[in-house]
Amino acid sequence: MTETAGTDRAVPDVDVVVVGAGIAGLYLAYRLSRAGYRFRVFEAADDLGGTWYWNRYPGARVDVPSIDYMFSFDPDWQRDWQWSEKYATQPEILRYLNHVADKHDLRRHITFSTRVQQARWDDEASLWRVSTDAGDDVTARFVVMATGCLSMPKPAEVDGLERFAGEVYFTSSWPHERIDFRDKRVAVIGTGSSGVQSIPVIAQEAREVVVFQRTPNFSIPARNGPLSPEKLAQLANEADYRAAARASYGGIPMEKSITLTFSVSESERRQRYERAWECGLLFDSINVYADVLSNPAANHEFAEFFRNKIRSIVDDPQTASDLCPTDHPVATKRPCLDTNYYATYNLPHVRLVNVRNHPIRQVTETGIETADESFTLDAIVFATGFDAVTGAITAVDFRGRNDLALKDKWAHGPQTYLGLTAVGFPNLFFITGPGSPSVLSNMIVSIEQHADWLLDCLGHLSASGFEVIEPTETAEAGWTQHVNDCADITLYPAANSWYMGANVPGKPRVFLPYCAGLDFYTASCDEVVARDYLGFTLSGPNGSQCHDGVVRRLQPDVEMVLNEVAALDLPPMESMAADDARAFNAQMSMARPPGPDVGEIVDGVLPGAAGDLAYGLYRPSTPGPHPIVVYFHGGGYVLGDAASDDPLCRDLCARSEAVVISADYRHAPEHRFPAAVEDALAAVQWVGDNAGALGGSPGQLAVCGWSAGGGIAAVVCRLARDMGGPNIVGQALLTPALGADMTRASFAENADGYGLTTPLVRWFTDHYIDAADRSDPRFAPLCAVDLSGLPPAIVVTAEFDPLRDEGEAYAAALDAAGVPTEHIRARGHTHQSVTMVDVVVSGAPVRAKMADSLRGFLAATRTPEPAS
Ligand code: N01
Repeated sequence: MTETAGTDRAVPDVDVVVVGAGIAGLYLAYRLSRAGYRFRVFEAADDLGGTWYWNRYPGARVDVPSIDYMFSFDPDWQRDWQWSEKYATQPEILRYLNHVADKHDLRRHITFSTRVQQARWDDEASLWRVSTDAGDDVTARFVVMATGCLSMPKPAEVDGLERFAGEVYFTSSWPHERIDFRDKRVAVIGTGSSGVQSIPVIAQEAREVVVFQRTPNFSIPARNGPLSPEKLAQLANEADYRAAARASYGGIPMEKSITLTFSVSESERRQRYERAWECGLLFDSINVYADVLSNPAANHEFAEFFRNKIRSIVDDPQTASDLCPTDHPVATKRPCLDTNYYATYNLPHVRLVNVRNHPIRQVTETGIETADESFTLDAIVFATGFDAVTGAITAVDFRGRNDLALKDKWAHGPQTYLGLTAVGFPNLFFITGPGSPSVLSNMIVSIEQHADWLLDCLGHLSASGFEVIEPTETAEAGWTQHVNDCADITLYPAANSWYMGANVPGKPRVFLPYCAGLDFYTASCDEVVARDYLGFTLSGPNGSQCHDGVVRRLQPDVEMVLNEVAALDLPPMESMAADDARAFNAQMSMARPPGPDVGEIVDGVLPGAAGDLAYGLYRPSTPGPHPIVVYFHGGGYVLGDAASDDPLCRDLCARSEAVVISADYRHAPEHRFPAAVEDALAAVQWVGDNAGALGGSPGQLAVCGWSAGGGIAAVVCRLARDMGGPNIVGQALLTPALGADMTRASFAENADGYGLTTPLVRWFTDHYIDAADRSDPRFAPLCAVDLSGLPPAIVVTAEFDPLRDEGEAYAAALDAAGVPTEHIRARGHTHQSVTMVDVVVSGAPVRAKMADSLRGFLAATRTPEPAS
């Protein structure tokens, strides 16, 4: 390290230290060298290639098509590189990486056989002090971890291995010379991708193969072969093809399915599943239907299709049964691509041992002993996987600000901003780190996206006179939350997978990659830059800047729905006549999923305040009588009817185990205030009087409503209290409209962009009620003098709703009046999103909570069974 002439500022030895010379390290070397940075790349192996250097086991191949698994920065591949097969072998991929390194003269930047052991942040000098096992001490302004996601092998977790007199191999660090298994008895432990690929190849040679399986995996045939003419044709315009990959969900050009499984017939589904089995493409196979990774029933059907395939291939029923995965939803562990994997078990010299039923006791001098059998072996192959995603990063002893150890910071799971950076570790970047799409995407496309973002960032820092960048606590916490929110709306957390850290004893159970897609992710990275490095502090000798904030605040599925609706470019409802708005609303409703099954749905009419009104009755499938919930639909007093909130009513019925009666009321502008409230009160009175005939238990009556219906439900409770009946025992108000007081902050904060807009609230209100009447407590319950003695309440507000603040004010007022009140603010939700059953999965826990509260209100009134 030197000092700049005339100043006492330290000049680091290099601008950047890169750790790792696999695909990411090579691309960084290319970009950094072209941009004129001073940098060094350290690589533990004695040659380049990363994953493709180490994993030389028999049968090792890539599991995305080779054409997609190549750098896009070099447009010359058609001229100087052709893959020989759809899925290239490990040696061919390694040759490709060497070709890239030689062509662009990258090798000279790499120091081989050198492992970075420690990196300490020097706050005074604003640089990293990096040390290696070869004795290097290098100072660098920036450190970039290009260490890969699957590069820290798990140790063998069996007793007695040191006693074994035969050969021992790990797929993750396979010898360079050819291993001859001829005439040998070989055990393979592990049936992930490495095991599934290597077992058939080893079985072609070995005298005997015993596979020790802890968890069976889903695997589809790779159907490898020459490159298809269709695929080559797609590449006629390569620049467009690569751009489409970058803009795609998974880093391979592909249209993401938006069809829900059960929206199509069984025979259509079967054909689609067959195509998934036949296509030999991993990402396409999982993309059958939009809800495979979120709807358990959809996943179960797809999984059963795969299990039937296994049963149809494997001759021995017990072996077939052992090979069928049943403990995790399909694709929640990385599925494998195989060549003859299942058929290999039909060979007489191949045997499967299910170690769940026959645990390995120990390795002996001559082989492996299970609880009930001894296996004599010449070789043992461990295909037992990796300490994935975080393992190689925390293997370096990183010390950030105030000597904070990265390992300690991540002791309960990784926290990052964008998967790229972490608080307390300035100028440290992770390529495909935890919280980025990484292993759920085509790695090479993600690597390029990350490295490109990083190079832009470095350029921006130097152009702006900054030399240090670090995320803020707010931004990091927001991103970590977002990563978890994305996982929580999927089935991924249901599996004991390496995605969840579950394969490594003691590792915290946290979903490690970002699962909302590379496209969605890239949009976040780009937005951060567009908002002048939102969530980062940039600093240097001349000062600092910080635009603090959270880049993704909406629930991911809410944001996707909003994006899809925005793409339709629909006219605003407030520009329509009321009848057109109703027709439009009805048309939109037709596209929604139906909601869960209930025991029975009956339509009827009840006497309203000025004539008959329609109702829909939803009965649970359990034997009655049931408590009753009278439900009032949303629609701003202008739209909707007894059936308009059908999926929500089904959901409410199924979750609360109550009869739900969705009662219509007259609408504005034909029937203005107080027509809706009068009808609602009449409906509750009629239901109370006829509870027994409706199959309900008399006395167990609650009300519920969404939006305008929520406001109506609140008003009805007060009117019933004042009239001395009917006796309402609970109220559930979902994003209620309670007076449209537009001076509240939420009307300005959420005026536009979240479905319900402030202009639309105004339009609804004007249709319903004169300005002079708006402080009438039958419209604005907050204006009521006395709220005491009202039924216990649950009030759900949504973070991004113009009506949020009045809902929260009402919850507070109820509470202050002594009414037992629970308030939930649905984080990341909008006015409508919680109601979107089977579309917005993140709304389900909120509806579950609301239903639980209703059950509680209703149960409190049940007459206890007489003691026996
Ligand atoms: O590792 P894995 P992998 N006793 O963790 C079992 C990529 N990859 O190297 O599931 C007994 O998937 C373990 O059982 P369980 C790809 O992303 C890609 O195969 O933990 N068994 C599991 O069966 C892949 O997902 C390609 O219960 C033990 C197996 O070992 C990722 O790398 C090729 C055990 C490990 O499977 C990792 O794949 C290869 C124990 N103590 C890899 N510990 C392609 O491109 C672990 N197991 C095609």
